[in-house]
Amino acid sequence: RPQEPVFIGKGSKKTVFDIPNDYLNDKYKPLGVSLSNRFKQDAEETVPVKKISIPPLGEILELERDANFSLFIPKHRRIAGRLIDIFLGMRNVDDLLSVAVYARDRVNPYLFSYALSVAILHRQDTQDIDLPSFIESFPDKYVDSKVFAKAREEATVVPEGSRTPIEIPRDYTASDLEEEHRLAYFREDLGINLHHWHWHLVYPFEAAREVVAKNRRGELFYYMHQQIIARYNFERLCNKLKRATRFNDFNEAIKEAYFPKLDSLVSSRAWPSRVANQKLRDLNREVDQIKQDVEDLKRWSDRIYAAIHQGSVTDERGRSITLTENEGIDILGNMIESSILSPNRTYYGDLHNMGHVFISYIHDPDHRHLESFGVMGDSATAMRDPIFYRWHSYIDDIFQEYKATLPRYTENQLNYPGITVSNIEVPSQGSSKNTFNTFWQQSDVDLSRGMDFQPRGSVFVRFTHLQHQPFTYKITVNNQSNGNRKGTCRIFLAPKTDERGNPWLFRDQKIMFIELDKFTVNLKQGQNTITRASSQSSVTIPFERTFRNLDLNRPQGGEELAQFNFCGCGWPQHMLIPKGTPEGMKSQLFVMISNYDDDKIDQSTEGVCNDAGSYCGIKDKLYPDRRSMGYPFDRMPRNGVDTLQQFLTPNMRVQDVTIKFSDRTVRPKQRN
Ligand code: CUO
Repeated sequence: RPQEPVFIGKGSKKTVFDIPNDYLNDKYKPLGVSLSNRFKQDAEETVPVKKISIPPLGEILELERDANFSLFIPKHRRIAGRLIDIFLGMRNVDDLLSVAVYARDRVNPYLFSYALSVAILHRQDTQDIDLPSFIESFPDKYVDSKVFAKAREEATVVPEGSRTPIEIPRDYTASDLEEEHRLAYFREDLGINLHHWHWHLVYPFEAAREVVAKNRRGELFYYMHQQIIARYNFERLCNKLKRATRFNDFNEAIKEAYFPKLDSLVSSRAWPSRVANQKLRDLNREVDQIKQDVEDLKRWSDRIYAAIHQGSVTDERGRSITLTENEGIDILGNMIESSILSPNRTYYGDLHNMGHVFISYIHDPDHRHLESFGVMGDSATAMRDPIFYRWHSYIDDIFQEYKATLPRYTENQLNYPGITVSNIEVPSQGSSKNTFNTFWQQSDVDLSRGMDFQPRGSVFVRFTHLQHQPFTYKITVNNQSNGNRKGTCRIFLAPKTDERGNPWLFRDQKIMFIELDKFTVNLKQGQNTITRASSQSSVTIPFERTFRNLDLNRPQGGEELAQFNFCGCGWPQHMLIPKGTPEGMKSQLFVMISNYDDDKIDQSTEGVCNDAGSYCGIKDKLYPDRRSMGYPFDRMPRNGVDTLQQFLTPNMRVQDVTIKFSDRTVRPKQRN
């Protein structure tokens, strides 16, 4: 915390940095040695900090220590980029530690934490450093502000070991009068928000080029967010709501309101709310160096659409770049987001990022009330707000417009000659087969690291989230070719009907499919039975990794620890299957075995965290699938295909399944 610059506390262990006197902030300098002695008295570990010549921090210090920090605000991105560069530029870990300790007490804490996290993630010599879970560092971005007063009281009065978890109610941001509130369990899920924060930490859009230019990052921006929208729409249908509507008229009054009920512990201010029917207004906020008209959004999007229909974009120097079948989507992803890899930020602008900014400042566009941004301004909190999904539906629609211009997959490009998927089954315990069972589960998370109370020690918060019974896919595949074959098994799930109960047209259903898993299979001649557990999904990370501190016996070194940081990215396992309905939500499970020769990427993924590649890629590697992301659902169907059944080739199969929700709550396992 800013109030106690020299402690990093983990549980009851106290570590003190022994810093050179020059590093002290001016106001503490007169206290010098006496200050440092006072802290050292209590320390169980002292870490010496080397004195080095500190590079000038300049503009980085212009962001007040108690201000909020947003990557979407151009000025904030710029100074974050500078700080990341300083951290990356340090010659060794000792120098990095030294400059980090120096900056810690001067730089805005959100900015500091973000920049240091990105640097640790990308430096070769810091791969074995364990970043604290973001929810431990900044719990105020994830949980009801009421929790903190209770936690402080609990920590003051009750000794560690006898403390009982503080329960966060499932419904605290709105009532059932608001129909959007039916989706609160999804929008406010801690794991989903942590995934989104981690994704943007791994794929920053502004930093040194070698940090940003990851393999297919523009395409992954499109695909990961497309999947979020597909998943959200699936959940909406489960809750008897129609799909999210695009926010494509920038002069429209936004009917969705949102009251986050979060307080910032850094600024001691509440996150701003948005009442119903607000409209975007031109921004003129000197404090953020933003002057931008709503009209600009329109202008940029017109140019982007024109480029899509023309099949090429124009770079800064006026040269034309063709949007090719393989790379077009990656260019557009970077351009629409936009990242520094955009071919022409001057002309195509900064559409998606500035949309976040316009929405997040809707309550105070000219800073007359001295208010900061709403939850849409921060990737750690944006997914809480219903407008996030309307904005991203709009963004996704632009990508879909582009995808519709691409050649359709022919039967040959979809089929895998000789390979037939002949059966799909999801055996279920205690209920009829081909049923996914969902329910509520409670879990505990330790928030003490992000709090500044004394005495220290763990303070657990108990929250309720969706969960499903673990399950296994049993897939029968016939290989009638003349030898052993290798394939990629691709598993997707979509609602069986639209919101009116009508069967889908393929062109609409294809963007409703959520990816559940993707893995390589070896097929011997004849019949093969593939079994695969839900916990192995290439989309998700296990619960323990989403909330690292829950695993109290986690290893203190070695391979696994080295991978923790990157591996914080991944859809939370507990949200793999949508909620379903009490009567059973009719859905379609799709399985395809594609030809591995057209899928494979020649690389070793040994030893790296490689279990959530679908939405997050693999650290320092190529994206592990050569096909277009979303294949085979990423394009319009070939002529004559109107339904999913007509789309199928023998190497694909669809099984009707049901998602059954039961309104019971499973209590947490006893901690030891
Ligand atoms: Cu992830 Cu808009 O990109 O939030």
